[in-house]
Amino acid sequence: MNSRKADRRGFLKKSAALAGLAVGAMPFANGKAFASVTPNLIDDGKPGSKLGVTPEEPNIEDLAYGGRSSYETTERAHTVGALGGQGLRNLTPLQDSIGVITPASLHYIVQHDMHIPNIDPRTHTLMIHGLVERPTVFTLEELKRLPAVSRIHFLECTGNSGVMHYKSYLHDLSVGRKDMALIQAMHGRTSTSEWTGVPLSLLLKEVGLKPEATWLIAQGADVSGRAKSFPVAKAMDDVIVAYGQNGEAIRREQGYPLRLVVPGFQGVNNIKFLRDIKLVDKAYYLQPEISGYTNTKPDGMATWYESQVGPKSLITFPSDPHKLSGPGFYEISGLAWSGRGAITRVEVSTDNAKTWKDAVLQTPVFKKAHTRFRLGWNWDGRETVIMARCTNEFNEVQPTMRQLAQLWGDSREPKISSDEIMHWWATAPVGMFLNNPILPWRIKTDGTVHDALYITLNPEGGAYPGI
Ligand SMILES: Nc1nc2c(c(=O)[nH]1)N[C@H]1C(S)=C(S)[C@@H](COP(=O)(O)O)O[C@H]1N2
Ligand SMILES: [Mo]
Repeated sequence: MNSRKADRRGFLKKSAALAGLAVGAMPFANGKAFASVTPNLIDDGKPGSKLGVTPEEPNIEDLAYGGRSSYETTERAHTVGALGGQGLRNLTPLQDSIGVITPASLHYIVQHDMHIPNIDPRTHTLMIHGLVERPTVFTLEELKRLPAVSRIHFLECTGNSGVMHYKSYLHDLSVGRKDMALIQAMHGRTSTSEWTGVPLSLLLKEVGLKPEATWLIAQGADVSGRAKSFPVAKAMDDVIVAYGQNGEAIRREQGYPLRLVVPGFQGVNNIKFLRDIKLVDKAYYLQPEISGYTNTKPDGMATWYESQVGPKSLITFPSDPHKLSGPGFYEISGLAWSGRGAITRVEVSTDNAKTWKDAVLQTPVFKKAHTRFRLGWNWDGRETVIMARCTNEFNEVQPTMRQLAQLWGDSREPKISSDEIMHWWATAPVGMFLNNPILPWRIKTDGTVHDALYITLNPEGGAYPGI
């Protein structure tokens, strides 16, 4: 605390004492009650207590960088060292999501080591080199002088909704957390922000690409030195070298002071703490693109460089932590997104895929961004299965789990035998990454909501989802 603040605090304490009581609306010299801005401050003397009209009110210093109401408690859930490598994983509470922007404080985190660096923006630089005419080192200040863009885009980790998370969730493996909402544990590796920065295409024009420069490798300045390659064609299209997130500097855990935003591509491409871009003439077969982030097909072959996120949607209300209080009106609401173009349609079924109704999309709809959909629903109180399916502007439709499994070359039927996970997808050596199946929720007569896809063993019985 600086001395000016200390003085002010002392002064306010004294004047409150002089007044003899803490009055909420003390008239000031100009006769205006100013209570909302300058409350009478009291100190209840308890250790750690803050100054405010009552101990529950915010300290006036807290208002310098605002916080939320103490009644709001939703938070990222953390799971450490999830499969696929050591590191930090913090998951977005989708069950509480409102609108399309994820507050930076709730943006998911996938960090491949246990350290979030605290980089000094005055010394951080971005080097662009390799197959270029003029290798260049940019300071942050130089980057910020260049023409900027702001765009709303989602990030999604390639492993989001992957069956490995379900296994750890169900069995509380060392990496699992049974106390989380399933929607958060399974699907919370996606968030949407407004990202601000310089188009990478502008920087690449600045340094001059050699004709052989067809791919690039981006690398971060964190301990893991995370690197990823992708085609220059994508870089020239819509990639942003971003320093802003939702109207302020990128949060530390999101890659402060500089990260790549590679719209619609798997999360792994969005290199945080960006320090180095090397132009090369081929895909680089780095660890995150060959041994990780790939699906092994039943024939033993793997899928490399499946970069684009397929059309995907998810009902966030109601979802598994919610309980409907009885029959009657509810607004079903959720998020839809696609790595290619904009979402143009979301259909919702409230009768286990027998019939579908078009949901209303929140406008404007941004390309490669979470799109909020809403549909009014009168619940008759009977058990049912609800789900959403989306379509993008290229008429690509979100697949069912069965269609997705077939796409990956798995046509086996579900096994229904033990208390293990029984879905064919779940038991197959596929389905680790790029999961965009239709995700159904079962509503029971008591109003509770349950996953209807991964729990194909349904201990309480109930029909298999009709998709
Ligand atoms: N430097 C660096 N960049 C990184 C990673 C990392 O561990 N280090 N993780 C990647 C992965 S796998 C994902 S899904 C996204 C996550 O971004 P976020 O933590 O901002 O949500 O960042 C990518 N970029
Ligand atoms: Mo990821």
